[in-house]
Amino acid sequence: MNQGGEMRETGAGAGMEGAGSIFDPQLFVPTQGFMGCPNRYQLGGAKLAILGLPFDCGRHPVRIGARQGPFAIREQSALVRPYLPPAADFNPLTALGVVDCGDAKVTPGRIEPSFETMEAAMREIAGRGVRTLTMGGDGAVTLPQLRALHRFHPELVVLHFDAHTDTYPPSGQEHHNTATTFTRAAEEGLIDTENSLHIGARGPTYLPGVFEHTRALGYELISGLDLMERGIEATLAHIHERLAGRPVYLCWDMDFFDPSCAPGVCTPTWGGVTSREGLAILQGLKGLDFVAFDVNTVSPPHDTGGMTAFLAGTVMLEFLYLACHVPSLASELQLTG
Ligand SMILES: [Mn+2]
Repeated sequence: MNQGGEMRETGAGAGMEGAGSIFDPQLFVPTQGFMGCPNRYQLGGAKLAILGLPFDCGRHPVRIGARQGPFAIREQSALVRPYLPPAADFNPLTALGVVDCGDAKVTPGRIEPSFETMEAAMREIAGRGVRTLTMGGDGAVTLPQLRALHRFHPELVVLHFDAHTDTYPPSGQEHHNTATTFTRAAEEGLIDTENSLHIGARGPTYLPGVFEHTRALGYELISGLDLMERGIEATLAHIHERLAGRPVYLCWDMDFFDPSCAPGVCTPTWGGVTSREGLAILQGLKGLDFVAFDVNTVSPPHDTGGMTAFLAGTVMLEFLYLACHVPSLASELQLTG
């Protein structure tokens, strides 16, 4: 499934511009890149690179499958169109020079080595000043990304939309699982927890005191109920007030949506936002200084007709528009059709 090693030597990236290449865009259509964008390893002038992280911890008794997320999202991205009139009637892929770097070479079940590979792959991209947009994988893939980005953005804050805080108390024998990502991030000092927000937590939990544990680490938690009570507009205003001018890591677990919109996730939880509300929230984040985007937890074996992967691809399109409006980037870009 992972063709990364082979493509590095012989694939589109090396071959398209190389001597003897027969690639002619009038004759051939490169496959598999997100929304048809180039699948290559030369970042060139790219402002943003896409990276698949086909990893899950595999600890759940039955709902395993997020490792197949990047494959499904790329497949469904054929349904995603780049122009979004009237507000965003330009192509964000060309504006940002987006490249799809394929997948990090990971082996689900081998947690530590896979974390090291994901961190190193992220470092390769972020170390060149290029913003990242990753596709999980389960929620565990966020931790190695934060480890990589902490080097370049010591004041990094996380804006996390999820039905779960992923900030559970440590469970003893298991060091890493999807529920403790932000517990570990806080312990390792990777992010500015005092200015990081978790939004949308709802539904039943395994343990009591999960919300209190999240807040005790310094995070602000706006639960799913809080979000409903405050309303989307007031919540967005609050987010902008808290995060303006800070380097933001946007983490979007697909289970933030209600399972009626996004059934193909690892831990479906009723009572989430609709697709319309979720996309409106994303559009309302315009203007923040995003340094990285992370969409995770598409689980294709539990999906229905690819709808969750399609919605994740649409979330990624919204991420691209947000990248186009990052204050330090926007002036360099040409945002026209
Ligand atoms: Mn979740």
